[in-house]
Amino acid sequence: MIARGARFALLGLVLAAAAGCDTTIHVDSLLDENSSSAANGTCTLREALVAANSNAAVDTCIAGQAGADVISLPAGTIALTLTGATDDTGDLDLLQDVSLVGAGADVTIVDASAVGDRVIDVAAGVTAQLTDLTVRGGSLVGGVGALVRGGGVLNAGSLTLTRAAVRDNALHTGEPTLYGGIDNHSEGGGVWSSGTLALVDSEVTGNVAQGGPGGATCLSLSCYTFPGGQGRGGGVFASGPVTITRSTVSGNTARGGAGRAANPGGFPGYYLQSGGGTAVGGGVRVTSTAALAIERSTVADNAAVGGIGGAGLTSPIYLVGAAGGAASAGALGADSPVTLVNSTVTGNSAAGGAGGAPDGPSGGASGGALAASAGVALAHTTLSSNAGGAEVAVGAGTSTVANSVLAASCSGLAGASLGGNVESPGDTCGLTESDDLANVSGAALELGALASNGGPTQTQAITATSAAAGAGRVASCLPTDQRGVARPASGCDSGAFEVSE
Ligand SMILES: [Ca+2]
Ligand SMILES: [Ca+2]
Ligand SMILES: [Ca+2]
Repeated sequence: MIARGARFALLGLVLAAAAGCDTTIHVDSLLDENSSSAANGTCTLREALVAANSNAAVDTCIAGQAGADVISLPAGTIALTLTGATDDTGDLDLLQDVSLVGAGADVTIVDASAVGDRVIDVAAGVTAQLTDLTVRGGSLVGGVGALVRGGGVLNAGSLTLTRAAVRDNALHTGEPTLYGGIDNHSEGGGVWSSGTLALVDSEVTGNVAQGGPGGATCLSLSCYTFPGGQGRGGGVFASGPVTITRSTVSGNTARGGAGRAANPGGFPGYYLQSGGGTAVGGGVRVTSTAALAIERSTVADNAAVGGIGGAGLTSPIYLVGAAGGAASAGALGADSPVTLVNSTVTGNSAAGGAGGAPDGPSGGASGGALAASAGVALAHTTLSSNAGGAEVAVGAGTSTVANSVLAASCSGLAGASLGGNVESPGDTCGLTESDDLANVSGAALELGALASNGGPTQTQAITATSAAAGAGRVASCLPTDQRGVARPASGCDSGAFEVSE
């Protein structure tokens, strides 16, 4: 016979084991409230995060643990409403290892548009996952001298997004523009990362990093000018490594702030203007020497746009407007080595800002698709319909180009070819191997529009009669194309899309 005390001890062990099977914190309310001091019988996302961060129960949310917690979110839109700058107001602060798991990116949405803050803030040292959910509506207003970072997500830890979306977040929006600011740059309209960032089966779409307005002001006898703030990384800005796998980065914008003019119509000797801000990396901007690695992904329709220059005068004197800001890297701008494998880069642009009226010079544009200063490695990648300078601009570093379609102009790729490439329509990409094709007309390339052709991301189909069909070098043929369709070992097509035989 087991003594009563021992039986209770056994029961306790069984209960502990059962609890150990499921330490998931289940969110059961779409409201944004924190009733940790006055329980109301619900477990909201904010309460769940307090429970995960503090490892203590909050209302009906079970206590988190010292190890990684899982917070499950129901379908529905959670609109953040608790404003403030603390760990349990405003943006959602992830202070310990945690996974936020929704019911799908199309149905579980966390929206910060009502709090005027970003959505998610991952602290240094934290490993976090955002899975099957959408993060949207985050925004940060700048101010004089304010560099703002991460409209949707700020990550100082190690963050993986899986089947997740970061959509329609923005930086430097709606701020007062009197006099303008100093160094009021914007970094990472969608995601800013100083740690490690991975996108898997995810999308970063429609985010904006807008530089704040420049300054031009005269106080007493002294005048000051500052150019418009820089927009860096419309979709993603990173100073750490970034991997993008089976994902889409599209429709993001990095925009330089407008230049300013002071004393319009006042004493002409005091009239000053500043130039538009520069823009770098409409899609992704990486500043570190850590790698940017992109595989089976599509980077489309992103834009880097320089800011407009400050206005000049036509009366009482004629004064040319200030220069528009320069723009580079419509899709990708990297100081780190860039790897693109089985990927499509299309429809991106870099456009210099308009000069201030009258007759201010426009800003320059370079790297409409890609600007890299530490080399690129392109394999089975298709670049087309990008605009701005040489669409592929490589400043330094060792580069390789294998079995790719470059419907682009290039600089800095001399000697990079590993063969099996197609350039259309010109011959600027250094494709000099015997099995490279250059000066291929657009008509002969027969490259389709970006479309859903199967697989996790959109692609540009070619036809069996395309110049790229069968043009790949056999030794460099990858096992599948961007969609996951097998490539014949006996010979493959150039670019990201393999025509089925
Ligand atoms: Ca509650
Ligand atoms: Ca915890
Ligand atoms: Ca917060």
